[in-house]
Amino acid sequence: MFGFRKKKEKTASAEKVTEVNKKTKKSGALFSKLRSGLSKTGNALTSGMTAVFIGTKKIDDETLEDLETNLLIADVGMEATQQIIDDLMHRIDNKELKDVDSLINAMQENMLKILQPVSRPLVIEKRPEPTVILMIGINGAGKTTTIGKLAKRFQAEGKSVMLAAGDTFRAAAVEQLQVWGERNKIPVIAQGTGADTASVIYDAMQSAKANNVDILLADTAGRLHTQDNLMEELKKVKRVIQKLDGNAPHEIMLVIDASIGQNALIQAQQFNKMLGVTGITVTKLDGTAKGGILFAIAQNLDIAIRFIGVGEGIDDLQTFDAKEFVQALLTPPDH
Ligand SMILES: Nc1nc2c(ncn2[C@@H]2O[C@H](COP(=O)(O)OP(=O)(O)O)[C@@H](O)[C@H]2O)c(=O)[nH]1
Ligand SMILES: [Mg+2]
Repeated sequence: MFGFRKKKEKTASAEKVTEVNKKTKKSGALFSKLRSGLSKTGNALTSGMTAVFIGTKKIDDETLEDLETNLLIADVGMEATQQIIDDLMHRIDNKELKDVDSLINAMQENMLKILQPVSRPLVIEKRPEPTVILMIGINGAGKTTTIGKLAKRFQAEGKSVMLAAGDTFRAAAVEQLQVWGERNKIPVIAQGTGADTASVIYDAMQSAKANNVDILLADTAGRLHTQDNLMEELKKVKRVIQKLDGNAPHEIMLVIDASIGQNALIQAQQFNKMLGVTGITVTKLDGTAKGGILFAIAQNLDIAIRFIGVGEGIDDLQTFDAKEFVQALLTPPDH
């Protein structure tokens, strides 16, 4: 089935994909980090896109069916996939898609159209009171890791930062944050394990205000006895924060693990319904073939995607940029 001739054609198509991307792609370490991080998702999409041309002269229904499958495998989701495929079908009818280049360009346009509206970076305004960022999400999503990455980033921007050790549920969590804070000279407000999260964050807000801190990052627990329990706890946290500052929290940042695929969308919908999420960080985009989840989120929820996590290291957090993301997705690895 995969004879020599076909293999050759596949390589030629892969080169075309790269060529198109070279024209527009940003160079530099950040881009290559993002691209290599996304290589598994990218693989699913780009190799799928290249594969659909094997033995095909013209772009037809079969091409689109294969493409559709690849989008679904990457967890782009039904609705976003349908939107992309419908547009491509329309373009085929209009005889606009004549070759690989035009298909890839059309794909890029479609993907951007979906992601652009949620590509809204977090802006920290100058305020008389500390900016409060409340981090929420299920256990293991990457909240504490992301807090560390954000703290370093804000510090590098010349802002003063404080952390609230609001995950009082796990014994090691508080200590972990304290040790990290000490090492990085970032103050951490904590009470003992089992303390009330809302009370820890209340304390931290007062301390942040007294010390003229610019940004308070508040950690929370991700696992309680039941999902209802977790939501009630977080609602209480939000109420208590608002008692001290009616404008806070200035950001309710949901942290989502990309590798859980479509479940991430359900989680985002639940958290949003209960708490009103204002920003999303999608973690673990390195090492997953399910980076398409961003499209599903964009298509179903009008919530800004602020950052993406592409590794466990302190610098492995990037401001989400729709254009850069799509380019990284459609650039095959090893190029
Ligand atoms: N590969 C990868 N691992 C991550 C990323 N973000 C977090 N992690 C890892 O995910 C695990 C859980 O993270 P943690 O911050 O403790 O999650 P939390 O329970 O939400 O606070 C840790 O092992 C982190 O190193 C990411 O962007 N990429
Ligand atoms: Mg944690």
